[in-house]
Amino acid sequence: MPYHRVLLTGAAGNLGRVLRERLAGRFPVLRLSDVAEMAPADPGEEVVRCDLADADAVTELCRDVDVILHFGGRSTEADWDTVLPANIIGAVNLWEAARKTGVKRIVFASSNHVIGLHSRSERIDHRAMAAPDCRYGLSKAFGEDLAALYAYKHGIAALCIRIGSSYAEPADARQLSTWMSFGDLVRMIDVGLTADYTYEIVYGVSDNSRTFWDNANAERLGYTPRDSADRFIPALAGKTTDDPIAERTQGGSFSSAEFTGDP
Ligand code: NAI
Ligand code: 15L
Repeated sequence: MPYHRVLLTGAAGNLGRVLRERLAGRFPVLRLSDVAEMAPADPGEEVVRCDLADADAVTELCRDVDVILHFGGRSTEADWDTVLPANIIGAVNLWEAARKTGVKRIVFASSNHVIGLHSRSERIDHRAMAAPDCRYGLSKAFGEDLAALYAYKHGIAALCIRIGSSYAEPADARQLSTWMSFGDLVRMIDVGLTADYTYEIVYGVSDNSRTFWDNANAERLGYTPRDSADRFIPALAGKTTDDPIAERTQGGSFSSAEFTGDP
C-alpha cells in the first residue's frame, strides 16, 4: 500500500480500538487521535490528543498524513450542543485541514442513521434519498455532503461507509439485518484505501440474508464480506421490541426516540 502515514480519528472509541489492533503494522506510521485518552504509542504509532472542534489543532493533526480514517465524533443521538461541535464543526475542520495539508483521501465512518427513517419493507441502495432519523443521523448526512464537496471540488476522494451495527456479535433481531463484523469492517476499509474512486457511498454491513440494503455499489468497488449474522437467527429472531416505530423503520430506536410524526 502506498501510504506512509495513516491518521485514525476516534482511536479511543470502540471501533477505534478494534482498528488500532487490526491495522497494527500495516503502515509505516499509524497516527492515532481522539479527544479522550489513548494507550501510549507502540512502535509504528503516533498518539495525538485532539478535539475535532479545534480547527488549528486539526490542521496540525493532518500534517504529513497520506490518508484519513475518520471515525471520531459523537456516535449516538445527543443534543445539538454535543452533535454540532463533534460531528459538524469537527467534520468541516477535518476536511478543511485535509485540503490545506494536501491529504488526498478520506474514509468516513458514516451511519445507517442517514437513511434510518426508510421503512424496513424497502430494500434501498446507496442512491436512496437521505432520511435521517435523528440529529446524529443528520450530522452524518452533512458529513457525506461535505465529503462530496471536497471530492468533486478539491480532489479529496471519499468513501462514505454507512455502517450498520459493528460489534463483535449482533445483539437483537434488528442487528440480524444491520450487523457488520469487525473483519468485514476492515475489508471495507481496505476497499476505501485501495479502490479507484472519487466519491462513493456504501453500506457497512456483512453478508446478512435479512439485510435492508442493496450493497451492489460496495461489491462493484471490490468489497466481498466474509461474515454473516445468519447463524444468530435462531437466537435473536425473537428479540424484537414492542415499539412500532422502531420495528417499522431501518433506524430502529434512533427513529422512535422523540418521534412525533405520523405513526
Ligand atoms: P465511540 O463513541 O466508541 O467512538 C467515537 C470516538 O470519537 C470516542 O472515542 C470519542 O472520544 C471520540 N470523539 C467524540 N467527540 C470528539 C471530538 N470532538 N474530537 C475528537 N474525538 C471525539 O463510537 P464507535 O462505535 O467506535 O464508532 C466509531 C465511528 O463509527 C463513529 O463516527 C460512529 O458514528 C460510526 N459508526 C459506528 C457504528 C457502530 O456500530 N459502532 C455504526 C455506524 C456508525
Ligand atoms: C450507529 O450509528 C451507532 O454509532 C451505533 O452505536 C449503533 O447504534 C448503530 O448505529 C446501529 O444502528 O445499530
